[in-house]
Amino acid sequence: MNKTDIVDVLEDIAILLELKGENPFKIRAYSAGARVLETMEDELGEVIAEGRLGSIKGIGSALVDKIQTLYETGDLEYYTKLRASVAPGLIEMLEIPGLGGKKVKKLHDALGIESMDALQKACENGEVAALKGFGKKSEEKILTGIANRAAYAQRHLWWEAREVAAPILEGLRSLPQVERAEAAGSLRRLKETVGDLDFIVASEAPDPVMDWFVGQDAVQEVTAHGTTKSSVRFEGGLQADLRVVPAAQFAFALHHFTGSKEHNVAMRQRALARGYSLSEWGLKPSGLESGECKVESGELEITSEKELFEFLGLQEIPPELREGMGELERYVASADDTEVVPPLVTCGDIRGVFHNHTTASDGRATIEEMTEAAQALGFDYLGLADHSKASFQANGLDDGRVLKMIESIRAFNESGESPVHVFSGIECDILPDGTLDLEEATLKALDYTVMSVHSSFSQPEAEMTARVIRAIEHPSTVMLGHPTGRILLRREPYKIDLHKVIDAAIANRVIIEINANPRRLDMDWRLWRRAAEKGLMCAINPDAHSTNGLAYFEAGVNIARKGGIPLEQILNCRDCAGVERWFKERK
Ligand code: DGT
Ligand code: CA
Ligand code: CA
Ligand code: ZN
Repeated sequence: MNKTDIVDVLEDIAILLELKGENPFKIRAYSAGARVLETMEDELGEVIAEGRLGSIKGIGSALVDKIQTLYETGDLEYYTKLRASVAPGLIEMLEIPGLGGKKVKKLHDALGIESMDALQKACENGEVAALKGFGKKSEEKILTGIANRAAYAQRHLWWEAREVAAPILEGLRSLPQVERAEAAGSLRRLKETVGDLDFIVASEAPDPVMDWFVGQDAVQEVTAHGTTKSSVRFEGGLQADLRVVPAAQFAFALHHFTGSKEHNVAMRQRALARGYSLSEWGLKPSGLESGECKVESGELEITSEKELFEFLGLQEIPPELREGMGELERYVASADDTEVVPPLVTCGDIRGVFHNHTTASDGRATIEEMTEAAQALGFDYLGLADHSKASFQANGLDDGRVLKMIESIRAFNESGESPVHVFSGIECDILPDGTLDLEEATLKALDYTVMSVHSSFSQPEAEMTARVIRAIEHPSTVMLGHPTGRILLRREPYKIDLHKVIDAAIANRVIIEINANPRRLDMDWRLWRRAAEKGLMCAINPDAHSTNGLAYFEAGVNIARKGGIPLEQILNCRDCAGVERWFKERK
């Protein structure tokens, strides 16, 4: 364990002792020890090796062993036991601004409070205000703290985080002191949700850059303001970190803070195996003491991630694949650089999208408006798939209305009103027993179908899996819609064995969609790589309920990239004739 982490443990111990009402001298020994360690200039490893820890003023005998154990093993039984002896609710309460160990203990002793919920109730009942040493003001502050904490704990949709990040990045790049600026972290890796934003800037004059960053209008709270790192919080709870580094360090910092942690671990191991230690600061020869390092130092100039990857014998790994899921092995550079991993899909490769709704069911736009928007996005075709009748709350279509809609789409295509070709589809409900909501003849009359579950979400896994597979095996099924029903940050996926579903889809030449609605994004990218290798076809389906919703296809492209799906296996990359052929061959 490194010094910073050990300092944190010592501080934790002090707080835990406070919570337990331990002797103040003992408490102070830990908090003072933490401060001494924090400000110590010597390398901790050296101090320990030379046995000097005990002679440092402020580090008492009780601490020497503990620091040493933490340094060597990363673990401390005393600390583990201490944590376990305190109710987790009490530790959680410490995260509320203004509540330290002493106050939490008092709340516990006087009112028996052991959880955040109980604390909130006690505040609402005025019990906290009545307590000596608290009062009305601090009661209100605690309540605000509880409310904020819930908001801050939340992750944020990638789509929304990107909206916050874009003007910040633009602002940073327009500052005269800024040489380079990039967004890093999960946003850059195109994760479906984002915890916080991370920006990396190259500049020789960090102060004005930091001042601009913490001074933005949208900033609600500045939680750190330094020369190397600043952190802010925006309304809605999203937080952002900015790190400013010298230009020579930029590629390393960008790579490090793009992550993921797991990817970084793999990269460090690869570097070590080649005699280098890699960090956010740079790359330096390692293992010198063992005398095994044969690489000269000082001749390294790495100014881009590409050069960093190349130095380690890798092709450039796109950020969205850096999840520690075998990407290094996949991107190993071949001896003569001839074997190149095929590029990932881009928005420009998308010729059209499927699964969109119109005013016929619960969409807000007409065929005319939807095709106009599709044209503006540069699409050649547009698939319309309104709901079927079982989705009555969405004004789903019965067989008669579907047949009429097919007619109106045919007339629209023949009218030549739009250069965008419309494919007639349906989002047909998969009924609880796995049968379909419309007559087979109706389904056959359509260009294509998307089968989706919209009811009985709580079926046991085996039943749900059998239900969906039954639908997949139906000869009229072309695509499976949002295969888990999840709503990110709001509703859990229903229980289903997707491995079996994937196998059934491949066996029946059924496409599984990437529902590109930023709140859904299933089938999940974690499953796509293997599924694509086995031959599964995908369609990027914005599930648009308005003209604006078509733009969601970009979020679907993100997931296809993260899943490493080859272009040939993405239906949207085919031209109109190619798509038509796919639909025909299915019949
Ligand atoms: P998030 O914010 O939860 O959506 O996910 P990230 O990946 O953006 O995580 P964040 O903001 O905590 O840190 C950004 C990157 O910095 C992370 O992906 C990898 C790197 N990083 C942060 N802390 C550590 C660490 O303790 N070890 C390693 N190896 N890398 C770290
Ligand atoms: Ca982050
Ligand atoms: Ca961060
Ligand atoms: Zn649906």
